[in-house]
Amino acid sequence: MAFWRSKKKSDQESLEDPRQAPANDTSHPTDAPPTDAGPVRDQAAGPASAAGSTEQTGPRGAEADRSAGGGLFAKMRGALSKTRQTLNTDIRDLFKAEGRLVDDEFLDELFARLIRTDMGVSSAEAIRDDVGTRLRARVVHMDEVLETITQQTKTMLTQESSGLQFAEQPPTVILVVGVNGSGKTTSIGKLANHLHGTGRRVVLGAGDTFRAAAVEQLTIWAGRIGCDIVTGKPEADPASVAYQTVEKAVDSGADVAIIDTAGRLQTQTNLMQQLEKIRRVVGKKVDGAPHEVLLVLDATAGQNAISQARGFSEAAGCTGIVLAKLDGSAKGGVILPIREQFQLPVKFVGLGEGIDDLAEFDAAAFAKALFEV
Ligand SMILES: Nc1nc2c(ncn2[C@@H]2O[C@H](COP(=O)(O)OP(=O)(O)O)[C@@H](O)[C@H]2O)c(=O)[nH]1
Ligand SMILES: [Mg+2]
Repeated sequence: MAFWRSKKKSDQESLEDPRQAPANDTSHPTDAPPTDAGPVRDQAAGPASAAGSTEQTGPRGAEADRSAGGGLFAKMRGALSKTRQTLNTDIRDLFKAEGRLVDDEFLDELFARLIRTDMGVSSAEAIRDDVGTRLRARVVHMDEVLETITQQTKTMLTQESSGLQFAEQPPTVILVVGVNGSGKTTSIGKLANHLHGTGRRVVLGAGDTFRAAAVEQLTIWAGRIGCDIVTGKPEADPASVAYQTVEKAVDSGADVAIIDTAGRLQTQTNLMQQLEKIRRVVGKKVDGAPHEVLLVLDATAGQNAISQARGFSEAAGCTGIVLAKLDGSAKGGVILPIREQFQLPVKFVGLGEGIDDLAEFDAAAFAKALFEV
């Protein structure tokens, strides 16, 4: 699976060979004193990895990854199993042992089954029409239809780039936004781990100052990874935490700063303005920052994720999407309307709650994992 495969462009890099999760996650001072003593506390949580090389080995296909053991592809298939099973069972019902004639009736039935995955009307129409164009008036078996659907889905999901945009001069500043519970903090932990595993020094910023638990959660991730974290006192201005995170990254020569934010609804104007303020202050400290604004969407939210994407991409200047919780969702098809309706690349998918359960998005692999029997 080519989740972490490299990109040729110098300003884009992907991540590969994710580091194993450290066995000991108690080495970090997660039991450090409460954070209300000062404006911002820095925690140096162990040495950053100096060993990892970011040298790329060239793109690899899903086939190569699968033949190489396919760890991430298997995980991806596993994550999409609910969606795939629903879909395949539904589609299998359309066929008799001797195959089925592709006519209007068949195409209508196929359409009805496709939209159950939350892929939306226009994506289901596009797939149905493609099957019609290629297979109409023939008697076909399920495999052939699935193959056609997989190809069409891959085409629809293909995007220019899915790699992170790194700043020319470090630090790269990544802001992570989304509604409450979508998976922001967890995705940050996983992303930081991958970046750390490629030899980058990462500083986390606990910008969700509304909930002490959110700060604690991110602090635990920092401890597991062994990276720095900047935390503010409870209810501190998130923009000041963001600023100080970036400042810490600059002062310590870190490569990447990842800033967590409180969950908010796309309709909460003042909270959306707060994001704007965060963007502004980090931009004052580092040219071009934030270099990425990642919108985390919960795949189990299905079509609801789409209205979130709309609101956030307009108000928060998002540059990419992390589609979290794919593993718990029977609505993995939602990725199609997300891709179709927004000019936002899906950069990562969340495949579970573990430290390694994040994969760079890959259209071909996703389409295969979605439909392959
Ligand atoms: N199964 C699964 N659970 C996830 C994933 N990402 C996040 N979660 C869980 O979703 C819940 C909310 O995640 P959290 O990161 O706290 O969301 P936040 O409020 O957006 O920061 C937690 O219980 C996470 O463990 C994922 O990819 N798969
Ligand atoms: Mg959070």
